[in-house]
Amino acid sequence: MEFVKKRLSEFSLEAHELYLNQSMPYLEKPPDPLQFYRDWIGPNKPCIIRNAFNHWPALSRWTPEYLREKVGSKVISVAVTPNGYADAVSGDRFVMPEERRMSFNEVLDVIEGKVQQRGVLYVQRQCSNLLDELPELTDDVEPHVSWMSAALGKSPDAVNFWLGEESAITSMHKDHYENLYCVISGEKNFILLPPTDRPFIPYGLYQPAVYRQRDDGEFEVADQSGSEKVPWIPLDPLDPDLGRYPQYQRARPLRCSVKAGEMLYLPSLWFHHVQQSHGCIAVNFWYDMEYDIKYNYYQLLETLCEVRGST
Ligand SMILES: O=C(O)CCC(=O)C(=O)O
Repeated sequence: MEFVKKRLSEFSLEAHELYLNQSMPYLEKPPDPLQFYRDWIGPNKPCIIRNAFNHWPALSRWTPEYLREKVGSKVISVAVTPNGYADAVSGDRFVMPEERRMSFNEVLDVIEGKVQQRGVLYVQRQCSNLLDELPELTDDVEPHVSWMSAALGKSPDAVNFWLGEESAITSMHKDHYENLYCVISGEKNFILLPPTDRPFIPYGLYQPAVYRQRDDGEFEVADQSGSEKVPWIPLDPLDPDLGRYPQYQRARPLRCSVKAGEMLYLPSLWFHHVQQSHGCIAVNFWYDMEYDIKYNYYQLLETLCEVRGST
């Protein structure tokens, strides 16, 4: 087992030394599909692409006034939490947000400070909510990113719309999607860790629960009894508890800010933690690559980390 542990640490070090970038690389124009596959998707390295969606009307159109006019009366799903953390570890629970049905106008009232309320709002339903809940806005963007669809030989599996308050935070996690994340207005701040840093990232198993706001405005946490425990990362990269998780000192987070008009390529299985400026709007494309060879390769790494006990 000592050998596995040592090899896993060396593996991470080698990845950083041999092919990972120490700061976020920028491409100044949309790439050729084959070249993008060779340089970024295959090696599983993130980058920020500029001038990739300058032609989307959303960039100039999506003001609060336009959104009110176009979709103001639509009722959408909004994640509501007491502290901004949806889908995150709190104590010995994995706590999910209250999924509240609200009109888009009600969300904008809070974002624009016209209405004060307890709790933090985040439009973040990740089930192609742009296409399913807000089809009126789809003409302002494109249904896919042509060079990415050509590179992967498929269309996106989800196109998501994100709009949230400044204190809405996405806790550290990973997905098996190739992710193209486009910021329309405001900015998003990502903390990224490569899959090869997995040996330094703690996981625990947590009882799932959901926030619920009572009539007096207080939030309570309701257990989802009967549900299986959820594996999640208890560490907050903004304030890592190194006493408890000393291995994390060896991880090498890559921080980047994605500004309006920029697109982040977030490769599958990279760990990510996300913050945003108040009222930031983004659209992202998820291409599911669960059956890709890359995925199998990292699953092996995952299994090795589980075998040796990663926390
Ligand atoms: O924007 C966010 O808050 C989270 C984005 C994310 O986790 C994702 O696209 O996978």
